[in-house]
Formats: sequence, C-alpha cells, structure tokens
Amino acid sequence: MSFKDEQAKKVHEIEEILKKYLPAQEGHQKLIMEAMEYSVMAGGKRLRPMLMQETYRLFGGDNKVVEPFMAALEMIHTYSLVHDDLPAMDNDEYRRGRKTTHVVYGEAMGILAGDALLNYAFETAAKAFTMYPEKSLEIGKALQVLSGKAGIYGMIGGQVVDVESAGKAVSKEVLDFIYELKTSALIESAMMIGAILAGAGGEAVKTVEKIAKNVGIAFQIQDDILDVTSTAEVLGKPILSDEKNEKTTYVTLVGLEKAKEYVEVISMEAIELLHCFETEDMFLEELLKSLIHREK
Ligand code: GRG
Repeated sequence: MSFKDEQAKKVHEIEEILKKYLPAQEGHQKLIMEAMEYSVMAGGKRLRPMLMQETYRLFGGDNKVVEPFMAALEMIHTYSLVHDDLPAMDNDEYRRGRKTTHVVYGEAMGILAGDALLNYAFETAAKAFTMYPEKSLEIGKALQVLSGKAGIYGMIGGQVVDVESAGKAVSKEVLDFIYELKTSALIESAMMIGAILAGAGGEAVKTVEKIAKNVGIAFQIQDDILDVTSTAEVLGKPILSDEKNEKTTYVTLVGLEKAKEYVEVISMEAIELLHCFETEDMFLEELLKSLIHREK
C-alpha cells in the first residue's frame, strides 16, 4: 500500500474512533453536542491522534488504551481552533473548508462548544481508567502530560503571548517561545502520551518530547509559509491571515527561502533522533518526511 493510501486508511480509522467517543446528541442541551460534532467531524489532517497512535506502536503498544486519549487530544485541538476563529481572536469565517462554528451556531455557542470540547476531552481520556484499571499509573501520567501541554505552560500560554504580540515587533527568541508553546506543546503531548501508554521509560519519553518539539516548530513554520504561498481552497481557511492580524512569523522574520530551509533542517533532526530507538515505525518516519513539503 502506498504511503498516501495508508495515511487515508488511518485517517478513516481515527474518525471512527472520534465518532465513538463524541457524546450522543440528546437532552435539552443537544445543541452543544451538535456544535461539538460539527467542529470535530469537519475534516482535518488528524495529525495529532495519528502521531500518538504511531508513537504508541513504536514502543510496542498493542491495545485500545490509547484510543480515548487520541479522541481527547483531537477534541482539545479542535476547541483551540474554534476559539481561535472567534471574533475576539482571529475572527475567521472558514476553517477546514466549511463555515466556522460560531458562524453556524452563533458566538455564544461557539464559545460554549470550545469549552465543552475541552472539558469533554478530559471526561473522555479518563474513560481509560475503567477500560484498563491495570494501566492506571501510565494513564495518570498521560493525563498529567495532556493537561500540562494544553495549559498555561503549553498551548494556552503560547496563545497568550501570540495575542499580546500582535502588531508589535517580535524577536526570534519570543517567536520560538510562541511556536514551542502554541503549536509544539500539543504535538509533544501526542507523541509523549503514545510513548507513556506503551510503557516507555523516562529517558525515552524525554527524547520523544524533543523529537515532537522539532516536529511542532517545523509544522508551524510550514503553516507560516502556506499562509503566503497557498490558496484558501487548498487550505480550507483564509490565506494571508498573519498579515491581517499583524503577526510576526518566520516568513516575515527570515524570509520565505530561509523559512523553507529551517523546516527541512528541523524536521530532519527529528527524523535522525527517531533512529536512536531500537524499534522503528516506517509509517511514522514517512509521515514526518511528508510534513516537510505538506501543502495543507
Ligand atoms: C487556547 C484559544 C486557544 C488557542 C490556542 C492552537 C491555537 C492556539 C490556535 C489555533 C490556530 C493556530 C494557527 C494554531 C497553531 C497550530 C496549527 C498550525 C494548527 C492547525 O493545525 P492543523 O493544520 O489543522 O493540524 P487541521 O484542521 O488539519 O486539524
């Protein structure tokens, strides 16, 4: 099977897992469940759950304990997109090729759908305790990583500095801080949780964190590049949004060509580091390589 076919098959499997873990649409509060499903099932690359599952496999994981965490992480990622699109933040009308959640359900429901996804993510991940009580220690550690990387020392922290920096000159040091927290933190959580749930030791988890940090930074720089080189049709969201929001990016700081070079160098460093483990996952390696030249 070609890499592309295998990737499409895995995206389909991940979407089945997501459907399984989304709440039933019932009760007086049914509208919020609909808005949650609208945003989560809107498509998207499913990169974070995919990285989690592949890292779990890399370290020999072979059961379903990882599945509630895969769903939880995609819920957290989706909540961040829903909130980022709100009028108070980027005020965007399109995401993943369709109208943003607040445009369809109204601003109040957009805010609540994001809140609901964040909370339901933890309700979902906690299901792993009942599914695999014998794995409680690993599940507890994984929850610690998930909450930390999504929080003020992770994604939210990065977003705060990003919002504060709009319209101002930003140094490379601050930009790296923003990218590491805003984008890498969730990618780090994906790969670290995969490793932890498979029983990897502390040193291996630290190496995985380093790999994922590089993957995240390269991913964000590529996002900056696509914002100026791609089209809204391909991306499923508006282009030139960084200019609109007066954001400093790697492209504005070092130029397009240098930014492309960085993506390649940082990604290859991550792939090299993968080779220090005894086992290998060819799909994971191919996936990281494919991100270097991703078009959306
Ligand atoms: C805490 C409100 C709040 C926001 C957090 C992550 C974030 C900050 C905002 C989302 C917008 C953004 C540019 C995030 C950086 C990470 C990134 C490039 C996200 C897009 O991820 P993809 O490309 O999206 O994996 P799909 O749609 O494929 O899942």
